[in-house]
Amino acid sequence: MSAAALRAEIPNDLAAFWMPFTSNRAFKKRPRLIARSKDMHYYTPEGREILDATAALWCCNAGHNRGRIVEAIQRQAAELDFSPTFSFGHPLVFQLASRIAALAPADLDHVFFTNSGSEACDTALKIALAYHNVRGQGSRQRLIGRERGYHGVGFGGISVGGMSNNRKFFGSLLSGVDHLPATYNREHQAFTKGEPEWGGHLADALESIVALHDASTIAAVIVEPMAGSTGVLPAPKGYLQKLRAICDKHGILLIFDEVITGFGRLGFAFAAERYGVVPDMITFAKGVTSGTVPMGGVIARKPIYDAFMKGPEHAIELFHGYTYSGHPLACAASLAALDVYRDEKLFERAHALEPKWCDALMTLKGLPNVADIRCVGLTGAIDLAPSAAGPGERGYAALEYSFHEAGIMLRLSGDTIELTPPLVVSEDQIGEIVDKVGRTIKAAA
Ligand code: PXG
Repeated sequence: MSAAALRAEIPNDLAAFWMPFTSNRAFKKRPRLIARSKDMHYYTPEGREILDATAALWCCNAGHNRGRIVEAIQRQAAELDFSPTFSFGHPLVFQLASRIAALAPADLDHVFFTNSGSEACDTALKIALAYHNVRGQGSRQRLIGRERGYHGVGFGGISVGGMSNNRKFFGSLLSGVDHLPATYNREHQAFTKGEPEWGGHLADALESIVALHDASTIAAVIVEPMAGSTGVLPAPKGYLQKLRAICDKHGILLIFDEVITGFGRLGFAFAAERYGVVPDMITFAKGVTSGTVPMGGVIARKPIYDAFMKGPEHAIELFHGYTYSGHPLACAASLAALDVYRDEKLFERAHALEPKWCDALMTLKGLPNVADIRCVGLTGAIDLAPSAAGPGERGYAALEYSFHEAGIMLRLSGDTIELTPPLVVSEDQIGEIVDKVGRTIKAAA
């Protein structure tokens, strides 16, 4: 291999890159490097094959390096590299907004583009506040999130988020935020496939929050239909319907954060469809481009958009946006990804595979330290009991073994293994995932 190729392939100094959400020192002692990808696999710089059981942080729903998406990005880079969407427009961004609106339920038909899920969440919260403002209800300033929720890492997202490590280092955050209780309870829900029977009543906590603060001070509630980052916690049966009813009763906007659940992960274009609940806004990212180019966004119901379309026509209606909102490369990637999802019926495929996927995961029950297994759509989580060395140590051992020995990419959140394969996963590969995860659990015992 030439020196230049080697330099591109194998970084020889890992010091400069401050890795996000990573134990930097442990990684740099024994790196897990990825150089190439194709379909269901990653390849290390040495060419070792790694089965991707994570869709790369819940992103690459179509699998890796799919020809149609790669070509669309290449073509677009040669045609129009970048043009702004502030005061100008390029054709693809309008096409894409229409395509996404058509996938969303009911009158969720206006799309605001961002570059990430974090920006999408902050954008949705800002739109909620501004919406009440432009309608003369500026006292509605409170935002309600949920314990164990993850809405990215912006100040808005961590304020409504419910993961203590993501909050406690960063000051006082937004004021006027309250939280619903988490929906997970192992005693009542352990080893449930899909939505738990127990827990729908936890939505009633919103009534208590309204009673405390008064509806006239509350702008919006934001929840993930299935909390992904804290270990695959699907909404209990009836929970989201109840939240919708309480929000309607009190004029509060309901935001579904579908950054993970959007684009097929739960067997539908959006989880809102799976649950038959229409939120006022949906946030998305990740699967929108199948992870290939950064993009996120917010889909808003028509009355929200319409509320802003007042006043003189030359005036800007919403003072918000990102330089790269609707970047042409991301739009091209997304249009191609949506074509692949449609033509290969990948959302339907995820739906059809769910029972087999869940049955396969549940065979891991009884292995050492397995405290709970959850699954919904093509997602799964396995809670391992922490080792005597403290929380996260067994999880890290599992991460190391899985990558270096078992040849599989898993997502570890503390001592919880999260599984979210690309939606193109075959039944044989589901078997392979379960086998490799089983070996990993035994090795980390
Ligand atoms: N909302 C939700 C529901 C998410 O899952 C974000 C917002 C933020 O997206 P960006 O694009 O800003 O990262 C996310 C991100 C994990 C994991 O281990 C999950 C995410 C990110 C990193 C790790 O589950 N989700």
